[in-house]
Amino acid sequence: MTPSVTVVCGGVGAARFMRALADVHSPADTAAVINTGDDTVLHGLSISPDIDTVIYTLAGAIDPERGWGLHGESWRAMESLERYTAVKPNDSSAAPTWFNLGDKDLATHLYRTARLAEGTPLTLVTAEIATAWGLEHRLLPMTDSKVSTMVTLREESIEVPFQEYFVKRRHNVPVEAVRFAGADVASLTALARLALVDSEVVVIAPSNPLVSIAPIRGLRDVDEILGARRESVVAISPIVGGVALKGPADQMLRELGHEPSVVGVARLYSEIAATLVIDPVDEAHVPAIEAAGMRVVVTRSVMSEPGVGTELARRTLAAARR
Ligand code: FO1
Repeated sequence: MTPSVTVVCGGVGAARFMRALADVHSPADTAAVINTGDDTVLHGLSISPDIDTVIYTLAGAIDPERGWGLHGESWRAMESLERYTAVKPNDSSAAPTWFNLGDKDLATHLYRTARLAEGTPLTLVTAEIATAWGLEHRLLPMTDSKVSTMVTLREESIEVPFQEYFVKRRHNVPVEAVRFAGADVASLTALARLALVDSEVVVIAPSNPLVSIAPIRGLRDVDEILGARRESVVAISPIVGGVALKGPADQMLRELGHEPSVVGVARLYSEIAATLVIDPVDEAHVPAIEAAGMRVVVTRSVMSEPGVGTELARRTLAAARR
């Protein structure tokens, strides 16, 4: 049976919302369609950061400060790689140490890589990893094909894979353009499509609209599916008081010609969602959001504060069911 609530997910913000949602809605009746545009291959290992962030968060195993990777992690493998940086030829991409893979986290990438190499689709491998972490949610990669978020850097005039912008350059360089390589030939998985079409409620998580939600929207039919049912689609703004809750969403909105505010978010989502959830600090923007074509729910949305997530999840579901 299709779960009755589906959450469209990026990484940290989405994961925190999914965890709060479990307080008010059964995990077994909850699906997530998760961005894979950030996925990368390093050391020959297939790494799916947003999927792992959702899994580790729901399992209560995430490092709470970083928001990614495992709590109580050790870094012996990364430290040991430093030995080889001295002998590595300049033109070699072996032994990258700019992307930190913890010793325990490595086990997840080893398992995923081996199962993919056996010809298993990412959807099934993800379900296995989620089950291994004791989760009942239906956690669905957006696609089983390769889609890569590519970022054009204004100053260097080059295009790099997302993690080279986000981690290697610490997302503190200006962005000129973003595209989703492979999205035109990839498709939603059958299970992800069913979740988006058939669930009673769709929630667009408080993730970066331009690099976490946009790769999912870049797949064929996604905007049409959501647009056709927009009354029961609710988006939660990842921008509070003009600032991103985590990561570079505010900066990217500005650089790519959007307003870095809840109004800018409303303009990006009004075709596919009827309601936008915003924090009370943004209440003055309600008329402009309504003018952009969305209803507004005002409720506290900074989930790092105690008790906020549960009420946010409750109000979000209620808005979709009105
Ligand atoms: N983010 C960082 O800022 N630095 C890292 O070294 C890093 C390693 C990493 C390893 C596994 C993983 O699942 C996530 C990791 N992230 C790291 C987070 C990741 O780059 C971003 O949070 C997402 O791709 C953006 O949603």
